[in-house]
Parts: sequence; structure tokens; C-alpha cells
Amino acid sequence: LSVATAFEPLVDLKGEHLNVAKISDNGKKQRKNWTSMWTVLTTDELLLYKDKQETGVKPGGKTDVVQLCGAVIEWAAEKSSKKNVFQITTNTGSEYLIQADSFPTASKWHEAIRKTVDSSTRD
Ligand code: I3S
Repeated sequence: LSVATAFEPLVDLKGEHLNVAKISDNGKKQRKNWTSMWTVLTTDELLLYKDKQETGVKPGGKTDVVQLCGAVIEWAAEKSSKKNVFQITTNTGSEYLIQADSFPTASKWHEAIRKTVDSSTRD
């Protein structure tokens, strides 16, 4: 690892619509309910907004915040009949399924979130 790459900032993915189903809230099982969410990756969180418009409006207007420090991310084909599904399990036991019909899109988010999990867990 070169010095340059070691200090490269993490990619903050610009927002994109992804399908999200929260299937567990802090260990409590939730009924699966797929929703299209405007998804934004920061250096240590995945922000889920109901609408793209919400991002600019009010601070605290986030619909949900997925803490990535100590989270686990894995592909989860067996959890859905949909394709390209991966799961994020937070360190408090919340579980989110994330899906996009486009494999490149799902793969790009999976990879970026995985890197964020790795780096925020290492810090
Ligand atoms: O894992 P499940 O229970 O088969 O998930 C399906 C259900 O949540 C279904 O809603 P109902 O609560 O009305 O059964 C959803 O409409 C489906 O999308 C879920 O399955 P997929 O395979 O799409 O994740």
C-alpha cells in the first residue's frame, strides 16, 4: 500500500435509488417491506431517505441511518426472490436487505459499503 493510496479519501457515493427492506430492528424481526430509498454513503454511515428531495431540506430529515462501524455486509441471495440482494447487519443487530436490478449498481454499492465497513471498523 503506497502512502498516496493509504490517505486517499473514502468514496462518498452520490445518492442513488436502491430497494431497501429493513428485516430486523435492533434484533427485533420486522415484516419485509421493500421500499425504494434514496441512498447516500458517507465515511461511516449509509443514509436512507424516502425522497431525493429530503437530502437538501432539513438536517435530521433522514428516514434512517445505518451505522457501518462494526457492521457485517454479505450477499444474501437466499433471503429474497429478487436478484442482486445483499444484507447489512449492524452492530446493534438491525438487518437491512439492499437490492438493485442492475448488477453493476448493486456491486458498486456492495463494494463501497464493504470498504467503509472495513475502514470504520479498523479505526
Ligand atoms: O421473504 P418473504 O416473506 O417471501 O418476502 C416477501 C414478502 O415480504 C412479500 O410481502 P407480504 O408481506 O405481503 O407477503 C413481498 O411483497 C415480497 O416482495 C417479499 O419477497 P421478495 O422475494 O421480493 O424479497
